[in-house]
Amino acid sequence: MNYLLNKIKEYGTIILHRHTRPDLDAIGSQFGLYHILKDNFKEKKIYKVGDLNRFAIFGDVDEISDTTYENALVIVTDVAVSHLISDERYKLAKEVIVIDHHTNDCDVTDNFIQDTSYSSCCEFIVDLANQLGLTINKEAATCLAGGIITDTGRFLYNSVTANTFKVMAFLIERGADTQYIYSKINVETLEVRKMKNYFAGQIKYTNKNVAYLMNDASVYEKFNTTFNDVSRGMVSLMAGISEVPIWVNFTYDKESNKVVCEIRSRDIVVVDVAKKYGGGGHKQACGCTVENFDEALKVLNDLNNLV
Ligand SMILES: [Mn+2]
Repeated sequence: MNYLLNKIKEYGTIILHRHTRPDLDAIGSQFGLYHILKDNFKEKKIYKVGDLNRFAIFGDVDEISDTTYENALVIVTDVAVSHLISDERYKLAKEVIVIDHHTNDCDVTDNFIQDTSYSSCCEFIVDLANQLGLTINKEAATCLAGGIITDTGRFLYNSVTANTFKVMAFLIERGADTQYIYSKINVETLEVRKMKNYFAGQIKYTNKNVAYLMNDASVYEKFNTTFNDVSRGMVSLMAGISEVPIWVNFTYDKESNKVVCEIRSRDIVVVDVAKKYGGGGHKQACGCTVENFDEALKVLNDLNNLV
């Protein structure tokens, strides 16, 4: 803790990075730390950089030149793997510190502050700030609450601990605007809702109630969408049906001209089927890529046999 505080005190310029294609924990930890440092060290120059997407709900990143990195400290949050860090100019900094809650080893720096017991990087940052005696204002509290709410799946995942609620209570006392966060994350576009309605109507079931979607090239003509928004975005439409123990989303990918299988299950271990076809992942959430829809039917048959 002393080390971290001394490093923060030592540098006049601190630049904050996080992972690419950010989720709200990446954005929340970066912007939350930004407001903490801004508020507690008014004489320092603090910047935040990286790619933006629909989770960038707390404002813009900063445009900075390469020379800003000379004699600067970089703090990376929510990622410890170098190729996943957004804006590789972090390499130009004089020193780098990584703060993360994932289980990955760090290949960025030896200055690695890791605790995998935390539900989210944002929860971790709150405890660190409190231990360092740094104040957390309303803006910081709102950003940090955003990461906790989303990385815990709205407090549903088993990563939630008593500490998660203690930290959340603290942030609400500090004025965290949870209504603002919910107003951003609980809405989707009309186009996405129409897509979900369409795909929900396309779900089919095997004789053992494996639910599946076969999304061929025509879905890209029907909707202004991306491979990822279909493959990852539509798989959960099949979740939560009591009779369905396994569900799988087969999606044609134009870039590779192959079919990507996103496999999910409630209890049954399905990762071995993914591995059989060269894929992998978690026991009950995994994937693989096959040459065409004929091969996809083989994956489906294997999953059906598993049930
Ligand atoms: Mn996270």
